[in-house]
Formats: sequence, structure tokens, C-alpha cells
Amino acid sequence: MKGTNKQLKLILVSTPIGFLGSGKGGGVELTIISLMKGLISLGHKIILVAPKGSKVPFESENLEIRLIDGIDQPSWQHQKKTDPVLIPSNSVLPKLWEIVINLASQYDAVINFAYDWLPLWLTKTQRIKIFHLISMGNESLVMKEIITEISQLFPFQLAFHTKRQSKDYLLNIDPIIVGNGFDMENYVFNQNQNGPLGWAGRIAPEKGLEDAVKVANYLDEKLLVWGLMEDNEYATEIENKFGKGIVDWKGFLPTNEFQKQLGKCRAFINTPKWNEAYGNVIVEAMACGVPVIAYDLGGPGELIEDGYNGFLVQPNDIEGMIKAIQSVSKIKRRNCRDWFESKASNEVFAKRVESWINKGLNKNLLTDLPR
Ligand code: HBI
Repeated sequence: MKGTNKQLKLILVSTPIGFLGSGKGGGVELTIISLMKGLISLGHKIILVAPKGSKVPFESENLEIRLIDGIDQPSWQHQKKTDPVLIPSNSVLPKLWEIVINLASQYDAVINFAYDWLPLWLTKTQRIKIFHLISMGNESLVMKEIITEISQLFPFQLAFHTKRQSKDYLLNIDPIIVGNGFDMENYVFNQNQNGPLGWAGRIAPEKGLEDAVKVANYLDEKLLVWGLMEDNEYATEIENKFGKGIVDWKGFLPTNEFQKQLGKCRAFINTPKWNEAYGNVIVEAMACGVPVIAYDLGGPGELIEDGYNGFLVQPNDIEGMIKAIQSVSKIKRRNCRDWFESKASNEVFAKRVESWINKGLNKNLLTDLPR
């Protein structure tokens, strides 16, 4: 047992919007894989309950995988904030949680990664403690309601990636922040200071790609773009506006290929238009030594230390973005890698999650609730 605590037997439940490896789960896919690796290296035992087709890029005798067939849950990012909870026919979500309920008696705790109403509501009904790593800012009223209620009843069982993300919710205690984590071995530090500009993320309006293209256009250079093509119309609009030659679409690549190309960039541009919960891609850039120039919004605004591992720019400030890019050589690329190793490796992330779960398991709600 490497960790200082006793072995935990944990059920981890994945997002129902797409199997692990499909890219449809966005950043939460990477979070789950990294966390499993980190928790197993701390000596804990895991069973992953996930939609059929999910792939985990490593094996361990401390990891069991249970794959469940069923129809994907619609993503809250494609629904209105006021929409009701939809349960499609043959839905995978309730099937995932039926397995969890049947397994519960043999495990110490559950960690849920789905941004969905059902798992949060189940927290009130199960003996086993269900912990929720909330993966987005507020995207739905019914979700905000149930998160508020669970924060009243089981405040120690909710955690967030960043403080700014948690500000979207009405919480009963100070938010528990666990950050995020990535496998250090997957990212190679690249010294190169004269490369192209890069941008990565789901190709969708809330990610603000058009601002990055505007900046590249002004500087009269290409923009390398990695990410799942989620909204084709949006991409076509950008090409119609700025011409075909400016964006070099790299697609959604496996981490190993992505980080090799990403490391060649002299700067990584991040232009969120929503309260980005964390910003996995900016940490992946820093892991490769690439300074990040980000709007001071959401998670990125909390992770970038202005002048140390990148620059922060006022949201939507194109001028500011251009100026920052022109001074990016002032940032020591090694700072970016150092920040990553100390704050966002899967070891440090797993230790933060382990402490969150242990504290939550030791809380006796009757005596520990704040008055
Ligand atoms: N929507 N219904 C639903 N459930 C999820 O787990 C979910 C989602 N939309 C986006 C999403 N998860 C992830 O891409 C982000 O949390 C990162």
C-alpha cells in the first residue's frame, strides 16, 4: 500500500453521453482514466461501470470493468437550461445505476462522473456514500436544484474542479476543490520557442474558436486546431468568414499523437465563452511546455498564473490576445511543465480525491453539518 490510508474499494461510474474513448464525454473521459491510474497506484481497488464500447488504455488486477449497453443520454450542452430531465427508451443511465446499486454492498464508496440528475438524486436513497465530481459549470436548472439539495444533505460528497466553476452553485459549505490530473508519462516537454499557434477543444460555439482564428488572421499565420468536430455549421461559418487556408484542422487525436504536435506550438490560445469548469487542454499544453494565453474566465483563469505559465487576457479582448502572443517568448517554457508536475499530475490529483473520499467517509452528518 503506497498511500498512507487503508485500501478503498471504489465503484467509479462514467458519463452516459458516450463510451469512454468516443470523445463525446469531453474532458471528463480523460479525468476518469487519469484518476483510475492514480488511485490504483495509491493501492486502491476499482470497478468501473461504463457504457458498452468504453476502452481503458491500461490493465491492472485492481481494476475491473463492467460495460453496459443502452442509449446515450442527451448532453446538457445540447439542451436548454430550462429543459426537463429526459430518459430515452432503453436508456443507458438507469442501467448503469442499477449495476451500482447491486454492487454497493461489496464496496466502500461510489464516485460519480455523470453530470446527470439520477445519480445525484440516488445519493438520498442509498446506504453506500455516493460522491460526485461535478464536471461543468451550471448548464441546467434541474441540475442546479438537485446539486443544491445534495449540498444541503451531503455537503462533503460534492467536489469541483475549480473554485470559479463551483461559484455557479449554491453550496452549504466551502466548495471542495480537487482540480484535475493527467498522466505525466503521456506528455513530453518540448523546448521549441518558434512554432505555430495552437488551439484545442470540442469544435463548438461555447469554446470560442472564432476568436482564436481572428487573432491568427490578424497575425497573418495559420492556427493549428485539434478537437472533436461537434458542430459542423459553426466550423463552416468560421471558414466562410476567414477563408479556408487559415485553420489547419487536426481532428480529435489520441493523446500520444496530440501531445507530440501540441508541444511544437510557441503559444496555446484558449478562448472560452462559458464558465469552463477546468480546461484540460490548457494543462495538456503546459505539460508539453507550451505557454497558454487564455481569457480570464472559468477554470483557465484560475490555473494560469499571469506572466509565469502564460498570460491572462480580459474575455473577448482580441487586442489583448494579440499583444500577449507577441510577448509569449517572455514565458519560460520550463515553468509550464513545472506547474503541471506540481499541480496536475494524476498522482497529485488522486491524492486530493483520496483525501476527499476519506474525509467524506469519516463524516458523521448528524454532528458535522455546519450549524
Ligand atoms: N451531459 N447529460 C449529460 N451528462 C454528462 O455526464 C455530461 C453532459 N454533457 C457534457 C459532459 N458530461 C462532459 O463533456 C463535461 O462534463 C466535460
